[in-house]
Amino acid sequence: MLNRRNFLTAAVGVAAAAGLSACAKEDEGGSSGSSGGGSKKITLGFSQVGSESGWRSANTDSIKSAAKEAGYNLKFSDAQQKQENQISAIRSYIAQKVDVIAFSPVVVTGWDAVLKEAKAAKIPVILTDRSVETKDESLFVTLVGSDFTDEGRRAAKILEKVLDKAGHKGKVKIAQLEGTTGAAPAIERAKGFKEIMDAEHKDDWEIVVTQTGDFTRAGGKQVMAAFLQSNPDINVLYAHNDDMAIGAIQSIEAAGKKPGKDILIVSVDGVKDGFVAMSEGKINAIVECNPLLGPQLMEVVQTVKDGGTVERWIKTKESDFMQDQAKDALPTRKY
Ligand code: GZL
Repeated sequence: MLNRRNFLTAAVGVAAAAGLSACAKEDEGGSSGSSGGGSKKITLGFSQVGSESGWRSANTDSIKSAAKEAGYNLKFSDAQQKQENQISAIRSYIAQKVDVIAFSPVVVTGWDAVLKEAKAAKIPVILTDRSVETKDESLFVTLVGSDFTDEGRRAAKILEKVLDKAGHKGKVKIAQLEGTTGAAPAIERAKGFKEIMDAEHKDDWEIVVTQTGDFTRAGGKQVMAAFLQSNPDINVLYAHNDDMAIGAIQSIEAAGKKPGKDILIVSVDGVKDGFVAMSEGKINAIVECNPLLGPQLMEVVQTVKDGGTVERWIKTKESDFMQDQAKDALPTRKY
């Protein structure tokens, strides 16, 4: 009996062979719809996680504009945060014989089979943003993206500054809004934060409640409301992205509390709306996670197509911002 996932995959496998594509929303981000193989233009097939956050939208814009700038033929699909849609899209790109496949894996596991199909088709795969768990290192060429574990460590270190600046006294009772369950940034931002907490704040910090908000504003708002019901003594929120923090702010205010004062907030990403919230005193610090990966990705695509070698991990550069830096930084923000 085919279950839904197998059925969809099988259906799309057949559809892809006919040059059709189902499930995910696909659009031609490049300048022409020609397939790979014979055309002189490099054809890049890109499977995007979804459009769940401001970060993701900026990431999509960067990839599309960089592909256009590079003169590549971009086949782009939005998986709406569903792994089966990404797998279908990758199979579709294999069937279309694109030159290179790139994608941001929504979760870390479950990729070996489809990546082995790409390898068998001799199509190089580049990871952007998020990584995968695999024992077979040959299944992808490189990862262009941030060190999420370090972002978690940086979030804990900047929380120390925030607490100090706020003159906080007493126990630090932390609510954690986690990213998408099983996603590399969610796993690693939690891990890095806990590393510092266990090493340097065993006695005074405690994560009293933690749950995924799926990287969305709606998720952050809904889960934070539940947190405040179950743990009214929360005095810090660590949100794995700005969109969840912005959603949480709505629930904090609805509960009659002041975000940035009654509940200190540290977030990750650094999207414009996060900086606006910081300039309004509602977020206390942001750990930047740079979404503008397009230019680096296109350079890697060219190098790979030219038969060159690239580092196994091309890390993005990023900074951290305290609330008092927000106003000056806002006009310079590129996403
Ligand atoms: C991080 C990226 C995360 C962002 C979220 O590189 O994968 O996904 O932090 C986005 O805003 O949804």
